[in-house]
Amino acid sequence: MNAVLWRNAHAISLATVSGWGAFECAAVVTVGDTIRWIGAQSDLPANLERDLGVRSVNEVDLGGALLTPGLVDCHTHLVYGGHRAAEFELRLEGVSYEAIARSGGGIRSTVNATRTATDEDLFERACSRARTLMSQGVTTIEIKSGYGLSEHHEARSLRCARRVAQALGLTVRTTCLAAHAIPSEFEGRPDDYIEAVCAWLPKWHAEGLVDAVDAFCERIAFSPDQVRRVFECARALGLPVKLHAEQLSDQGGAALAAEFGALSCDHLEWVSDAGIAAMAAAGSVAVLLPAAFYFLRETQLPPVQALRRAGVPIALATDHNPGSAPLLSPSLVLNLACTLFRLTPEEALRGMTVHAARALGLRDRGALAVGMRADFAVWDLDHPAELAYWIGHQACRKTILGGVLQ
Ligand code: DI6
Ligand code: FE
Repeated sequence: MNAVLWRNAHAISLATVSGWGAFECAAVVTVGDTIRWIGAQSDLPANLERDLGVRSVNEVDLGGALLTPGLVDCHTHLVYGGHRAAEFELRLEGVSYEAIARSGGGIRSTVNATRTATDEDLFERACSRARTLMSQGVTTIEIKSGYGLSEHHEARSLRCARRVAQALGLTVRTTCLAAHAIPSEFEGRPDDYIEAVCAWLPKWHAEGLVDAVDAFCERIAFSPDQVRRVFECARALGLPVKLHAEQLSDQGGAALAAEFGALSCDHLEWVSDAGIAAMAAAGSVAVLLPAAFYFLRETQLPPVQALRRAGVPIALATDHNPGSAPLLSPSLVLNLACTLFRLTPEEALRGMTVHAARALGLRDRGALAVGMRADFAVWDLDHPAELAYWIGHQACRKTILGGVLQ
């Protein structure tokens, strides 16, 4: 197998419980797609070939650059057609996100644009968005469906997400978000739509399209009882769940998701203490989405201090979508999490690495340690806090995916 010695790095391992876990002058040895050794360069074993049982070791000098785990964007809606700039203008005139949704715009307008897009168009757009994220250090992404809302169109979106992974070589985890909004065919019949989703889900799962199941629990979307129905179907199929919970109001969604052992509850601006306690007991990750908070000009801050006190791991993601978070900048998300939500830069980086991986049920990435997957980002930066500090500065020099320099 191919071994690579990545030397002369300023490695930020995040492998310690707190702190950056930094190695000033570090070396990392990868064999295939796995980290086999990491530490101070001066501690490198004299005979790597013999110690690792490999025939030869290629060396790559990183020139003192900052080396971090590859970023994990654990909540995105990358597959969709069209845009919502007109809705943005309306909102700037004072019309609320909820009012637009109730009048048939919002998510539904993107559903129309997604349904009428060709397969190639959807794929090209999703690929281009994923490439933009990768160029900024992202090596794993989650992609949700949720703009198809029919048996055919949801499956098409999930297939498109799988195709992005094949085309670009990064890891993609797919999440079925068919319970995102009520499509016009089911107008006034949300329970019938939920039953339809429950009938489609086993078929999508049988085709290998679904890694997790999500829903939007909100006044403008689905009630806790309707979400429960979807989660019961997911559980029967052995699929993990996550939830868009408490974004615009407290629906008790976080507690409901925790009851199903949710991987994560996402947004959480309005989460109650009971919701936080349930998440802590279930081990669910809190995925905070500061870009959506910013873009919707929300004022209700997620209860970061209460989440910390309860020991709930905090992850961050772009939430890239055309309605509430049309951004493709992981570093801006780190910055917004610090400036708006008062996370420390270290918490923010953990939020887009180790905790984000956990929000996807992935335990093999998000930190630099022996046995972890060799997904790295290399940055032209001196200090890791700079990752959350600069705005619009393209600091990512390259990424390494599964031990292969991109
Ligand atoms: N919450 C969000 O932020 C996205 N979906 C959701 O449930 C926004 C979806 C959209 O407005 O298109
Ligand atoms: Fe979302």
